[in-house]
Amino acid sequence: MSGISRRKLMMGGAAAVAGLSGLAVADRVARRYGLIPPDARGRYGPGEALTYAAQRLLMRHSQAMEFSRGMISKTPFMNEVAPLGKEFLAHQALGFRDWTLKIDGMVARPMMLSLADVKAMGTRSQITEVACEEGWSYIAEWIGTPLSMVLQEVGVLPQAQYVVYRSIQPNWWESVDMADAWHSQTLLTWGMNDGDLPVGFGGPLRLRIPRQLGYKSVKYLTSITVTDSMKKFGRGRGSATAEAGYAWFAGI
Ligand SMILES: Nc1nc2c(c(=O)[nH]1)N[C@H]1C(S)=C(S)[C@@H](COP(=O)(O)O)O[C@H]1N2
Ligand SMILES: [Mo]
Repeated sequence: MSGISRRKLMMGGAAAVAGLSGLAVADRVARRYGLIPPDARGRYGPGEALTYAAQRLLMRHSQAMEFSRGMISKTPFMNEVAPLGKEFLAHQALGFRDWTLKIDGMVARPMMLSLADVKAMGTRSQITEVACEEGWSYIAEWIGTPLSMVLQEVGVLPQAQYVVYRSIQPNWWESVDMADAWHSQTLLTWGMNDGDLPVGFGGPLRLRIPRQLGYKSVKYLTSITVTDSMKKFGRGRGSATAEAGYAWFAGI
């Protein structure tokens, strides 16, 4: 009897030590490579650091799956958004003629771009999946301008670490590291399935990040800030979703 409980105790102790040293290793690896996610001190703490560091060390340049035209979902799932405010409705009434995207922060040439300006910087399309953490997904063709082309135009300064991006919906802001910001599939999206991007799917402008879960693909994009630290934004966790308890890095 006492033998069993002692054995249990020892095993429990060994597991605790293994867990602890696993976290210590994660912490060391993350620090060594400067791969500390902004929410490393959040709810899942060291687990977030390990996930992020492992992804970045092993898969930095990996591409999201692209599908054939025949795989495009017949009924893409339009996730409900909070009621769009007066400012948005005024833009919509004008056919988004005056919609602007502001780019500032650690860039050589801050800019205020119209949709036409964005489009003039280049066009790409991709057939990728939106996957929501709530368990559903769909495939669509997304047409837009790679964020990398816009970053090239504004001239990102060498100390840049993150790109923060915001919606006209004040509660929606996110950030990604420079690996995802420069990623060839990260798309300032203004078209979907051969038409304009519908409002329900984030039109007139949405940042599609197919290497991460759906919540990183912010709808109604209005501004982008390049920064060396996420400490200056919100409560420092990297995004509104991270501050609500979700993972900042939601790589898939
Ligand atoms: N501005 C804004 N962006 C948003 C959201 C939102 O409510 N507002 N929802 C997010 C979430 S949780 C998901 S899963 C996807 C849903 O995209 P969909 O409507 O194309 O399916 O958009 C993301 N982007
Ligand atoms: Mo979601």
